[in-house]
Amino acid sequence: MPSTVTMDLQKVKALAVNMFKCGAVKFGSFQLKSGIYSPIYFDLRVIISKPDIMNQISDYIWAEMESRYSFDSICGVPYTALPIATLVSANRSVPMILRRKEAKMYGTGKLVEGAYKPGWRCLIIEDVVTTGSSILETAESLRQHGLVVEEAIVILDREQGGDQNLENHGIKMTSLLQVQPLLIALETEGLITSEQKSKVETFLSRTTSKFNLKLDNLFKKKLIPRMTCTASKKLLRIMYKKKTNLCLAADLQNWTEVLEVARTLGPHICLLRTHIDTYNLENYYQVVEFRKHLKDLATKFDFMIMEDRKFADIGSTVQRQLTSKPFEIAQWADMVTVHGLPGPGVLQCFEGLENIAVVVIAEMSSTGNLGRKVSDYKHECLKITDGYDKIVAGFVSHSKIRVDRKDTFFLQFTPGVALNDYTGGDGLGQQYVYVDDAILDRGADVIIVGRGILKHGNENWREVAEEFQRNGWSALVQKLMNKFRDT
Ligand code: 5BU
Repeated sequence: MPSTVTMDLQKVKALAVNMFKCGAVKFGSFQLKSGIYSPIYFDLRVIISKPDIMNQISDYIWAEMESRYSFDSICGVPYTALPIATLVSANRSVPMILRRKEAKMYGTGKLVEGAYKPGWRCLIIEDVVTTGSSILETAESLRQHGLVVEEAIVILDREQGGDQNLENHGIKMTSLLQVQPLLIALETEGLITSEQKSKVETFLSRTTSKFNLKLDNLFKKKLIPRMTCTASKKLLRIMYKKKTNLCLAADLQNWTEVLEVARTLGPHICLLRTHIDTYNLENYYQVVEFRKHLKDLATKFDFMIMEDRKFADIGSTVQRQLTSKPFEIAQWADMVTVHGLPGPGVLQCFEGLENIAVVVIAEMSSTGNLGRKVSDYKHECLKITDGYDKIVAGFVSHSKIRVDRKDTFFLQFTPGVALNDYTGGDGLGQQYVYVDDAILDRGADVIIVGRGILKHGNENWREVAEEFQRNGWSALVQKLMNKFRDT
């Protein structure tokens, strides 16, 4: 859904002209952070010294929102939108709250300041939106504090996908100005030439679509075709389509709760990991019912299923374990984990099983695990997969695993991942790393998260999962873009 612009043309024109005259929008040639030159530059900070424009914006914001949305509080995203929010708050008697960029290390250490009540609807105000990430960060904190965030209003939408991104996270965005109407207004007022206008239009459409094209190319031409295993190809397709590299470790005891979490988080995950023998399934019929529902959800929401069975026996036993009742893993799981310990036989026994792929555990996340301690264990796990490229989807590893086989691509799955609010382990050997660390430093392609999400009440599962999804996806894109920069 595109962001809403309901302001009449006169207002758009008046605001556009003021922005131009005070230097908040400039035309010329400006070098951006990325090194490229842009023919347009927005710097809305200058408006804080222009009381007339501040009043104008505050009035327009009020006019846009007041009749349409009933909110109990407002919150400006630091810094430029802060004084604007203050104006709206003081002039219209709506309580303002403030979300810090960093928590204070002393005093109360609070991230959200002000007097508010849980359940209050809070309108977020922002100056310029590109991807919407600052609004999302703010919304997350506010939501964690019990506030309801459904709407945001921005002065200028750069029309680079921010509105859709926010919409995906349940936030409707309204903008006073968008680039296109701004350009039209300035041209009609004779403040810019039609050449300047079309130069900016070409630049903006090229830079956005260039990035998308690059990413599309990377997944469709460089990564997916180089995966030999059908399951990893499918997983990558899902990851790209849904923009997520989050795998949920559905570690709940009650099987109906496992289905509930799958239903709630289905849109945000690419993979769901089961430990089917830990669920309270009482008989074979329940197992069949459970896996049927789970498969239906996987189809509905487009995610794959990995049973974390950790087989570690000789091939002939594993073969029987895969098909024996009650779990009959080979019938419903898309992937299953195995230890490398038994050697290649543990992979050989999968030959002929077409619908299930293998993920080899090379280095566990727990303290003192042998994958980390025994030199070369990890590398030996890699070696046993030689000749089994079609069967092996990838590796579980808590640190980078270097595949030196030419032209073969495997996925790295990394468990023991937490958000930045977490330190330490679980007291039983589990070790955690942060999302960025897991992906950028330790090589993860897919992050496996259980308690990081499930420790929260089910009313918060979605919100926390979305944060893992967002952080995970942007780190993965960053990692892949770097890796394939010169190819
Ligand atoms: P957590 O709640 O995010 O700590 O759960 C991690 C999940 O991944 C859990 O189901 C473990 O059994 C699983 N896991 C792991 O934590 N570390 C490993 O090395 C392997 C699996 Br293999």
